[in-house]
Amino acid sequence: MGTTAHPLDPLDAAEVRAAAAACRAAFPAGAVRFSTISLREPPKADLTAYADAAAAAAAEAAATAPTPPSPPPRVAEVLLLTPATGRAQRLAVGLTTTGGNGGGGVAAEVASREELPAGTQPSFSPDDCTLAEDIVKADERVRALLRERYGIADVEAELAADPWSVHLTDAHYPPMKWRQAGGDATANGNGNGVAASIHGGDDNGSSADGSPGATAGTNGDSASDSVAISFRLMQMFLYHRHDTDDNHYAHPLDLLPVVDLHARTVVAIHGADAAPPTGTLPGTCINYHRRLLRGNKTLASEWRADPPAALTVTQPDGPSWRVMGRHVTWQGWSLRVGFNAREGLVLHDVQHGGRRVVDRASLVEMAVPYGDPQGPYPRKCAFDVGDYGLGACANSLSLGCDCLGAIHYFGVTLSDAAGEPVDVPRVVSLHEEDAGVGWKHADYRSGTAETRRGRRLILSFGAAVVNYDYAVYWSLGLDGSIDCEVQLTGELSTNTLSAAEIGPGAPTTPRYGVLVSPGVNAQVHQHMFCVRLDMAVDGPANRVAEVEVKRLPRDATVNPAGNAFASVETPLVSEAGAVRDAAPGRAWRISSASSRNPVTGAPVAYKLIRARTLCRGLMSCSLLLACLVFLCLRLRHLLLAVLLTYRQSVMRAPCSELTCCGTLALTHSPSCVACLLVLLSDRCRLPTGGCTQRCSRPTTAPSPAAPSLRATRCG
Ligand SMILES: [Cu+2]
Repeated sequence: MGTTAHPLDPLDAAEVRAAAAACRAAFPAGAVRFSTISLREPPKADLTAYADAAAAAAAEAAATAPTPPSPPPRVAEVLLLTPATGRAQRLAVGLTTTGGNGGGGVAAEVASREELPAGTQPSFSPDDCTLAEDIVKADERVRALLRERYGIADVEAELAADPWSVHLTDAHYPPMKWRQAGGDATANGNGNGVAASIHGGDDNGSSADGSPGATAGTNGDSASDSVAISFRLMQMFLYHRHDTDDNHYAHPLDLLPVVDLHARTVVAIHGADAAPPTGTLPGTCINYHRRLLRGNKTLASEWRADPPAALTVTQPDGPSWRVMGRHVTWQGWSLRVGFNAREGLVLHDVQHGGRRVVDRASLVEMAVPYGDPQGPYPRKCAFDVGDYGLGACANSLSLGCDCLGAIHYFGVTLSDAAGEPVDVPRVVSLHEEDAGVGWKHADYRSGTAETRRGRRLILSFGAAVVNYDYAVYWSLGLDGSIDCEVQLTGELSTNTLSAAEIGPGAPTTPRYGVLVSPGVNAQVHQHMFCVRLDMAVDGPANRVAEVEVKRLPRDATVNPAGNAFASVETPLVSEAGAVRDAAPGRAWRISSASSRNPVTGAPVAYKLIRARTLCRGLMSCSLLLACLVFLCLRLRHLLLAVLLTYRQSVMRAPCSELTCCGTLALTHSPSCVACLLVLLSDRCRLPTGGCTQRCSRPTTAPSPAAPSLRATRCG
């Protein structure tokens, strides 16, 4: 870490290397596989003390040489795996800069080490996704099935295997358990000789068990079936790929291997025993690659013949923002740009006019449940932040495509499975955009017309999580407003039709999806976002109230005509008491407990409101244009999560930072915010017991909502 770095700056390459080396030394007996190596952000009290000291030093600078404040200790948090045991570990590694003036290094020392509960696993890294695909492609049974069933002989060239986390388990669809039935799984072997069985749900005791040398499945779920080695399962949706650039989502296959990344073997193949639905695989090509557009039959096969005229974004005087390291100032705004493998972009210490507004803001989770109830799809559900790491999946942005005009880019250093640093340049974009009319008024008497043009400062990043691409935009307005918008684009995850949806008596259209090409089903699903706002409106003492416009009762004295309505505020004083439907017209106000507006006398506040649903990203889905149905987005509880997490300064993973790999209830984070997500979807990770004791399950019908939140200064 250089001397000019801030305590919230992400780790640099030297720090990643040093932390990884210290962790490897802490496990001399065996190989480790790294999940994430990231900055452990200092406690808020330490950050505040540091900021105060820095401000005091700056104030003295004119008169005396300022004394630089001592930054909080630099700590790396490392999540790693020991594949031989299947267990996950969390380590805190203290980092100290040695030497100086560019000639120094970084000393690292493991400060704490914690073995995570059996059955829990850290998120899947990009390396894990690649490994999972390699395991599938190397599996002899998979290769034989593909050859016999579809004539696919060259799996390296013709097969794509999308790695998905394994979710949903309950009494009706038992958890998937992968149990060591003899022999030792090795971290580095190819899985040959590992005897294993998998049971639960439709894989229950199935001879479809694809593990070489598999023993008979054991169906009893007694305690004696204890897992000898923790599994790390991924289910792999298979697709035929006509060539390297072919859009393979147009060619789904009806086989679903499940791999264990620890044992590095395929432990089950769903659909291996079933006859192929049609005997053929969907062959219609629907391509987005410019080289292959001409082959499209159902989408445009040529570039637009009448492209719009050139539109040039220029700022001849340069941009209005100033950037110092990762500190950004713009039109009264001040903030610090953070980034980590899990959340991606993080906004720190957002201030306006020198007044605190938000201490920390980020997208902390996204639940994507799928609605096809037929096996194996009940387990199809992803947490695209927590399962894969939205930051880990982020990609470099490019000028002219992702962003126009004057841009400042921030890069980040992440890490790979070996603990080596991975530089991702241009991962966050900073730019200004015209925002239309910010305010206007025309005086009809005098003819005076005044208009103020709006402008926004936008910080964004994009992440490709397997098939889907997300673009997250945080923007600040001249009017003091803050927006968060998530754009969904990319490719829909397709599948062959489920058994009940084909053959005699079947509906002509899929019940649980949309037929997007002959034989290709895009299953109904949702994306539900959880944004965490650690609010600090004019300081840390804030309170939250729900705001609704309500019609007031007719009253002979007060409201004789019955036309009265008013904005009614209901303080939300407990998490359990805040569970409710995010109905249209409902908003939330986060107000300072001490600071008041000089005109209204009301507490200074920010109001959290829902923006309209934006589906523009879907229009760029090359496979589906009819997919709006999938975005019946409902944020009813997620919004509440937004509201409630602001009080929990340490809780940044509402559905747990760990993934459950198909089994029940092995994760932690017993917070009610996580509970809200559980209530949203039965297939979330957390045990329902502890949470449902505090939150009653809402029974209201889902309501459409938007992936976009807008906070506006209203005090
Ligand atoms: Cu989707």
